[in-house]
Amino acid sequence: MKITFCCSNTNAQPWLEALQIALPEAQISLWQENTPNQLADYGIVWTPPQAFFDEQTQLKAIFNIGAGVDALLKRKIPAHLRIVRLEDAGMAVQMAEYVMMAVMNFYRQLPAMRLHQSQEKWLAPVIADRTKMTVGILGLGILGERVAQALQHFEYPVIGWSRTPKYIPNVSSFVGQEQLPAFLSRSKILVCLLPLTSETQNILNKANLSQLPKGAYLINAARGGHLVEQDLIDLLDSQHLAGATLDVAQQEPLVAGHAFWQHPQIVLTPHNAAQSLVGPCVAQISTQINNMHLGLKVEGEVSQDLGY
Ligand code: NDP
Ligand code: OXD
Repeated sequence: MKITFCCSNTNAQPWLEALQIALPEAQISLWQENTPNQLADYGIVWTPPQAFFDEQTQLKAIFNIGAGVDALLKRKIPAHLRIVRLEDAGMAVQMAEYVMMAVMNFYRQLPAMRLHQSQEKWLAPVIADRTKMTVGILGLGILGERVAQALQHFEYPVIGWSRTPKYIPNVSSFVGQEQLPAFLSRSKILVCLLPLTSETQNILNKANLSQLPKGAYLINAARGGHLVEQDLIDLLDSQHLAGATLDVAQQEPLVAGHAFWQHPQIVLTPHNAAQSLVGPCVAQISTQINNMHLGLKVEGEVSQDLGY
């Protein structure tokens, strides 16, 4: 089988080496723009240019080396082409860790304690009642469910919102637009782990975020396109929201002078909440390629209609 690797902003060498070890029979090559490339059966991709699809007309499937496919689906992709994304592949535990870091930073008031430290004050902030610190997770998929488990370990009440109902022990499931207001009104901490689709774009807007209880905290570790950035600034300035941890932005890297850089109530990280690690990702992709090649069931297939 022939495999072509076309991943932007990625150091290709370790991936190519690991793939060749995992798939010793395969002819694996690095796709290059403005050069004739071998026509491959399978593509391994991350935000490939349109020229990749225009040239690679023999592809049976593409394997995305990330969980989110929003950038990929902006390309013109033949309807018949199968698209497979990563499911967990080592990202879920990282995401759970990231969300816990943000939740604990807010709940245990680390910024206030750092301030007291700088003032040489031995002063304990008042910690709110944990049972009132409900964490609402937008998107109860592979990552959202793992985050819910981590939160439950520390006995935070957890609720979740998704397109279809979920049955996770002790996690109340809210479904669809109709139940969004009830979900938001209970979420003292809101975590966004949705895919970016036409239905979820700008979902973190003033109308929705205003429905959170006063003093709520936002964690967006999904995509910058979920958040209307000025609406967040306005809600922080009016003190409806207490703060936010953001791993993603509308434009990445965040532009110079953007209000998020210096905002005292925003913790900003450079889209590294959960990284695609070569070992677990190659293990998963090589298994799926072999399964597809043998006509077996493949996990992680994306619906071009749903957009995730
Ligand atoms: P999944 O596809 O497993 O889960 C997505 C969840 O969102 C599902 O529960 C789904 O509902 C729900 N959902 C989708 N559309 C809607 C909608 N219109 N209304 C309500 N719920 C909806 O994805 P993952 O958990 O694997 O990943 C989630 C996202 O996290 C990725 O798409 C990516 O954007 C982001 N991500 C960010 C990373 C980072 O480092 N910052 C790293 C990896 C991923 P249902 O289950 O009913 O279909
Ligand atoms: C992903 C990401 O979608 O890294 O995997 O954001």
